[in-house]
Formats: sequence, C-alpha cells, structure tokens
Amino acid sequence: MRVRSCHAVVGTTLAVASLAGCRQADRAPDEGRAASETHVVEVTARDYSFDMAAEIPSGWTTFLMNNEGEEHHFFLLSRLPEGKTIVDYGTDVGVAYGTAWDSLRTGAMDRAEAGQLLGQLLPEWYGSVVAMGGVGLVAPGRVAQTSVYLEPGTYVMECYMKTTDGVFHSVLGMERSLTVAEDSSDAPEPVADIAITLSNDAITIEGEPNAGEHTVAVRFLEHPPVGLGNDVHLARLTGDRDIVDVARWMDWMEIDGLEAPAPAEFLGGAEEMPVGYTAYLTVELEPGRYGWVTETSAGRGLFQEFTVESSASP
Ligand SMILES: [Cu+2]
Repeated sequence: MRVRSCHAVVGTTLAVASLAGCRQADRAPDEGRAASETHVVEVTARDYSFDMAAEIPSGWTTFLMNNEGEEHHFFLLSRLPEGKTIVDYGTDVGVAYGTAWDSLRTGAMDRAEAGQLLGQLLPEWYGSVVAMGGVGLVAPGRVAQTSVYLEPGTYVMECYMKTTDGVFHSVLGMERSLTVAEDSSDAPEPVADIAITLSNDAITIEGEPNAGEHTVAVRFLEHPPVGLGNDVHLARLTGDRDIVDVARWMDWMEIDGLEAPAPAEFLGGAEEMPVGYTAYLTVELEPGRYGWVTETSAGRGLFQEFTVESSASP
C-alpha cells in the first residue's frame, strides 16, 4: 500500500506526532505488521563524488552522510518528472545554472541580469522538479544524519558547493541518479525533541538546544514564490565569526558564496522539501556558539544564533 503525500500545513506547537497522524490518515492499516526499525542509508561524500546505493526503498529514510573529503559537502534530492533522466537534468538544468554562474563570475552580468538569464535558460519542465530534502552542509571529517519521507521515483542527488576556483561540485562528479523503489522501508517516522518551523521571514524554534543529542523536526511551512526554497543548516561558529557573514556566504549567487573554504564548521541540516513535509536531523551539541542558517538567508534575516552552555554551568 502506497502512502500518498500529505499537504496539510503543520501546526506551530511541538506536537511532532501530529504529522505522523497526518500521514497515517492516508494510509491503509498494515494488518499484522509491526513497526519496523529505522531504515539507514549510508552515504560517503568525497571530493568530488557520492558513494551510496543506486536504488533504495521508499518511505522514511535516514541518511547518514560521512564526509571523507577535505571540503564541505551536502546533497539535495530532486524528484524528476515522469520521463526525465539525469542526462536531461545535466543538459537542460545544469547547463542553465552553469551559464548564469559564469556570466556572474566573469563580471559579464550583474546579479539581476544573471537571475533573468537563468530564468530564460531553465526548461519549462524544471517547474515540475520537486526538491525532496537531503543532508545539509557537513564539514570534512564529520558525519551528519537527516531523515526524510521519500515517494517512489527517479531523483537527482547533487552538491552545488563550489571549489576554491568557483566550480560547482555537481560539475566535478557530485551529481548522480537515485531510484526510489515502489517497495517501502516501512520505517517509522522519527520522534523529535526540538522543532524548527521555516517560513519566509523567520526560523521559529521550539525546544531547548542544550548539550547532548537532539532530534530536530524541521517543518516546511512556506517557500518564497521564486528562486530557492527554504532549508536549514547548523553551523558551529568559532572565534569571533559573525553569523551574518555565514548567512551571506550561504548564497550561491555571491561570488564567494558556497565556495571553499566554508566560514564555519557545518554539522548537517535539512534541505528544501515541499510545504507540509517534515524532515528530521539528529545532532550532537557540544558547548559552543552555533547558528541556524538558510540558503539565500542574508537578505531575509533567516539566521539565528544560539549558545550551548556547558552542562557544568549553574
Ligand atoms: Cu560537495
């Protein structure tokens, strides 16, 4: 029995179980079938490739990404419309972004002009591509964990961080196809103790990010009408690094945006998903200064700093 997507808007309380109820309302009873365990899919990121299975079951999926590279990496999953393949994506979508980026990088166009060019170059079918989450930015040597609900289909998995030379990682090999099978993992929805709601003008947090392990529910309440949707990444801030600098760096259309080296140590995050969906990330917080930041967040103030106190503190 397939689970249809649930488009109900998630409430604003920490009733994380409410979305589980929402999904199960669409689901026929699984007679005689016990809830199974977390379905973990391991991903190894390197400079510049992803090592993981080519096909995985649908349903709740917990991605565990180990960054063995020397640069930060992330992955965004995009579900392709019927009949489109990774070759079409690379040819039509990848080239459009590459051309717009080159015109910006060389100074041939300003940001507004490059944005307009991108709009002209992207194929009409790009409007049917659905961002379906993924693991946010992960620092070298770190492991990050994000859970998402995946429908069957053909997906593109990509990282569009840039090298020190301003080249997208996707162009260098971090763009691959992923098949999500009809068969479901039947894994349960994770349970969270912190909730983040992403809207177009705020990151709203409920729950206490004290030292220790937390599972954070990330709810997608709305997205800007044009351009990239909302997502969230966890950055550990060192020295006197200002979160405003990190937020500005998150914008790929900035010349040094998303370019190595990263201005903070990122610990994962939740990539964009459709409105009404919830992703979960599990993080281990040590005492220190952190920030939640969204891509293209600087102009909208979508970043939030917080401090994790030592548990020995009064
Ligand atoms: Cu990368």
